[in-house]
Amino acid sequence: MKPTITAFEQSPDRGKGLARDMRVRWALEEVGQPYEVRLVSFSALKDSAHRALNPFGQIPTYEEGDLTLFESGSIILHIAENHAGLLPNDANGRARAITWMFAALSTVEPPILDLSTIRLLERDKSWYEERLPMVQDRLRTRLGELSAHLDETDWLDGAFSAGDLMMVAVLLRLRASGLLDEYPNLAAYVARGEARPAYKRAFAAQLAVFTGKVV
Ligand code: GTB
Repeated sequence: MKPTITAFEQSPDRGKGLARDMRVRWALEEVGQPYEVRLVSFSALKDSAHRALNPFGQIPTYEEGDLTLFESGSIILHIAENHAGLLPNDANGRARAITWMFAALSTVEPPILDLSTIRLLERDKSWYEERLPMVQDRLRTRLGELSAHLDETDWLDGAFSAGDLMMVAVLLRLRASGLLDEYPNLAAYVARGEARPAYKRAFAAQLAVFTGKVV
């Protein structure tokens, strides 16, 4: 059965692939699972029909038969556990790949979101200039730690996994800030993710929503 995911009808990034449906599309492409997309307007996100899928009124959601999921991490874990290609076969390797998914979402993404929030929403605050360097430095600490772990390897723990998919998706949000380029091995890691055929198909599909180009 083809799952259906939700995505923005009008994304603020106009197809740069930064909204979180992109990571779900990428996971589905990696495992070769075709999917449908239902586009949702900002106002419809807050309707009771959408809140029945996601109580927080957000995208992405995932529907497959009588299963409904929200939270990109949970959706990608579900995809990875039910198809070959995103988790290693051995139990310890799987557990480590899942650990990297959590690390991406709960250790690396929060300081990246802090930077986005201050830049987008708090620029007019009296404390902006004082707080910005603190937020950037906290993020640099995390990026430095991740960079040291990755070192000269291609992926976080052996072969590409759902942990890398999530980490690359999280790091992509940083590109516009220029901070990623301070860590050449992280910039190369993100580029490696973007070069995967499955990433390219997912990116083209989300972009087509905004350009009207059929993929
Ligand atoms: N923890 C949830 C998950 O991982 O699924 C977070 C989901 C989430 O933040 N969804 C956002 C949303 O629906 C879209 S992805 N927001 C609408 C709302 O809350 O009312 C965040 C996002 C949006 C837009 C850009 N952009 O344009 O650059 C980047 C990221």
